[in-house]
Amino acid sequence: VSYGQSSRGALIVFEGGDRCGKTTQCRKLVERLRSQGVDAVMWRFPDRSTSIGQAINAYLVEQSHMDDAVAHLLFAANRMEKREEMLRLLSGRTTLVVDRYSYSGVAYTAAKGVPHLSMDYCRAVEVGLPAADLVIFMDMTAEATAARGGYGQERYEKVDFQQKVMKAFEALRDERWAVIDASGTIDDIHQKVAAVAEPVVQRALAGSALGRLWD
Ligand code: Z5A
Repeated sequence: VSYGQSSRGALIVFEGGDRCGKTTQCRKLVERLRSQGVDAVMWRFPDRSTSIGQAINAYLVEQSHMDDAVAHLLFAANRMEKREEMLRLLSGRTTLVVDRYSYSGVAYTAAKGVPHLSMDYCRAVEVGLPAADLVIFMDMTAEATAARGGYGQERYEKVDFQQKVMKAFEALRDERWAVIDASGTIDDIHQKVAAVAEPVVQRALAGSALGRLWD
């Protein structure tokens, strides 16, 4: 486990609104990196396979109700429970391509506008996790993603709420973000993703330092 400079895998995160194509692009990027001989795996958050993840799933499919703070802390805990494994894989030169991460954690809760769940509070509970080397933000309007199949079945899948989430994501952007138009074809988007991701993977393998949230 090291935040210092040594050859390691990259942490590449896909973020964006619901149904913007994150999962599709994560898969394609992992396939591409593997075909180049890079050790890469795909993860997603929430990880619904753990007991915390199962509680999150029940909440998302509206089988349970939770206080907003509890929901927020569970999403964060679902990442924290994978922290050691993430760091172990990165140290072992495995690149992690992750479908949603702490940036979603902050954006979705902050978008609720609950006074005691400010953006600063939301960020604070993610401290201790590695920062992404690259956040690929799949940019698409909430109206356009709503037109894609499968939208509307889970708790947050409502256009007015997704618009607030997009605003919250905007406030989180920094120099590690690449904003990619998610309304093109799957292959066009993949080419743009590869162009930003490949140099980041190479830099990590060459020993670039792993950052910490939210340094
Ligand atoms: N959440 C949170 O509140 N706090 C947190 O900390 C985290 C998450 C981590 C579940 O996340 C919810 O949890 C989510 C945020 C919240 N709520 N919302 N909204 P999730 O990641 O499990 O759910 P999701 O965002 O809804 O993911 P998804 O449905 O898997 O969507 P996606 O991965 O972005 O898209 P996709 O599966 O790749 O594609 C969707 C469809 O579009 C599919 O039919 C594709 O074939 C099609 N598609 C993909 N790309 C294209 C292009 N380029 N053109 C046309 N069609 C396309």
